[in-house]
Amino acid sequence: MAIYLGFDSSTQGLTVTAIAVDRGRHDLLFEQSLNFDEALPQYGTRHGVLPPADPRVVHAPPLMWAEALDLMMARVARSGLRLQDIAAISGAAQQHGSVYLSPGAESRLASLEPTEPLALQLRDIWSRPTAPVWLDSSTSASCAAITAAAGGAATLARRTGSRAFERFTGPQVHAFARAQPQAYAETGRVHLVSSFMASLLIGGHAPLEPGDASGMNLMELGSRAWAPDLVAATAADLEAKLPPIVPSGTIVGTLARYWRERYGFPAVRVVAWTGDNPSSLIGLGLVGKGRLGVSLGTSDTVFGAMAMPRVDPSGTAHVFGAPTGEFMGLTCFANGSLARERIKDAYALDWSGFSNALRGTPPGNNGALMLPWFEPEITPAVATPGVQRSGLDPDDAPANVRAIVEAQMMSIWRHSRWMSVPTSVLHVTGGAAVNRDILQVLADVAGVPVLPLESSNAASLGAALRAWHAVESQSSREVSWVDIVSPFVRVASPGPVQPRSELRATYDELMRAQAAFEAANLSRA
Ligand code: XUL
Repeated sequence: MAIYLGFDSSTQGLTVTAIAVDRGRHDLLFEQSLNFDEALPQYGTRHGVLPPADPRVVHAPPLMWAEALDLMMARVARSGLRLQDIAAISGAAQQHGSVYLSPGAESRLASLEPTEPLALQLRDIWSRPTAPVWLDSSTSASCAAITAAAGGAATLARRTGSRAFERFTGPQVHAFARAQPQAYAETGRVHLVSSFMASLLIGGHAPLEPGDASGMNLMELGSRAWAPDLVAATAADLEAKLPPIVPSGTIVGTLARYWRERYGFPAVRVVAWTGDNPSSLIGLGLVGKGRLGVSLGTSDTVFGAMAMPRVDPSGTAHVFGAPTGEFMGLTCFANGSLARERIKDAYALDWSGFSNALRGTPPGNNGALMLPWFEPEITPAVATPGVQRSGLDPDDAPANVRAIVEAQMMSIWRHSRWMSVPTSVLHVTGGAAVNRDILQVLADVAGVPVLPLESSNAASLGAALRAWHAVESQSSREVSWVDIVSPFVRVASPGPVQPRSELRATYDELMRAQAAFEAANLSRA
């Protein structure tokens, strides 16, 4: 029997999934999550980030992510799992966030003492103690500078897969290097969250892979290598501070002595970590054509596999490298689960009350609309937040619940059309994917069946599957991704949520109205 572990270091918590593969048997052994705010209150985070004084500046303490990994590895060690059977570990992490380490960090990582907790030993490895994360939208001036240096937004998008976005790592590094030149000069390595977490496991600097590196505005999508002119335009000496980029299935090292001696793990192979969305592409089984994935988490995302990079002509979306070696299209919405929660809390509901409100209101909401921009929005780009309503009474709780869910599901569907993926089915993951009333709205809006999958954490499952694929690929035979994902990507009972064809005209009309309402508000902003 071989066990594969997959982690997901997301905005609000850390999850691990363990799968077992044994001569034709495929088992999901366990999934465990910890929530940063609850498990590690000493870091003072709210929803996994430091409460921002300015809504555009959103950071998190990377030491917290390291301590969470330590806690989770301890839990795995105590779980009863046969540690000797673990064949490989990989992981996924929230994308774009950057971790700044001092030059001395490498020797510290290489000499971690098994007798001391990890966090105590990492106290002084930072050149910047907090990490800007994907919710940060404070780097517009840096985006403009990088766009100009690249010769325009369209050129930058064609080369890197995206125009400049505030949360992307290049603009973040550009802003940091200018605001704090001394701290930037004292930075030995800039990691993404994914390569930072892998570094902790192997006890040395881990490389990046193309899935997560394509969220930086620094990697040439075609060659999957750093673009020297863009790197130079971002910050001085950045080339020397960036990790190398390796193919996604690369084994980047073995589990460091710290983990072996402290918890009894064997010398397990560690496979390059990727971003949560590329990992979810695998965890949702989206390795073929005709299917899109929707992740309903802190961010809502919609994504699909692409054989060739097709860049979004409107400039709102992204092309990333996919772990399969091909590409993926992705559109990201910042106002996801936290916006749903804001409405739930504003009307003093629990999640079952939220569902009842959905069931008790008519599809189409009598034409009422909401633009749920509680925080700065990524798609469409909204710098100054503010919730807008049309034909919607703010005191009508059920109508507001329906309005936010319809707003989000229609926006997801409308802003996925640029990918030109003929879509016959949607695979869903993330916390809200367990709510069939929300999924019913998505199915009705899109007009295709929605498949909730057994594992609600596609990112950590995808990481375990990537670990398995990497180990199998070391043997001489060709390993197909379909054979890797098929045994584990199973539809949850009671099965798919079917669209209701009688609602087609209602939602076509409402989507037109939403597009017009959105455009009117954007031109006013
Ligand atoms: C994707 C994005 C988010 C984060 C969330 O571009 O910014 O989906 O990856 O973890």
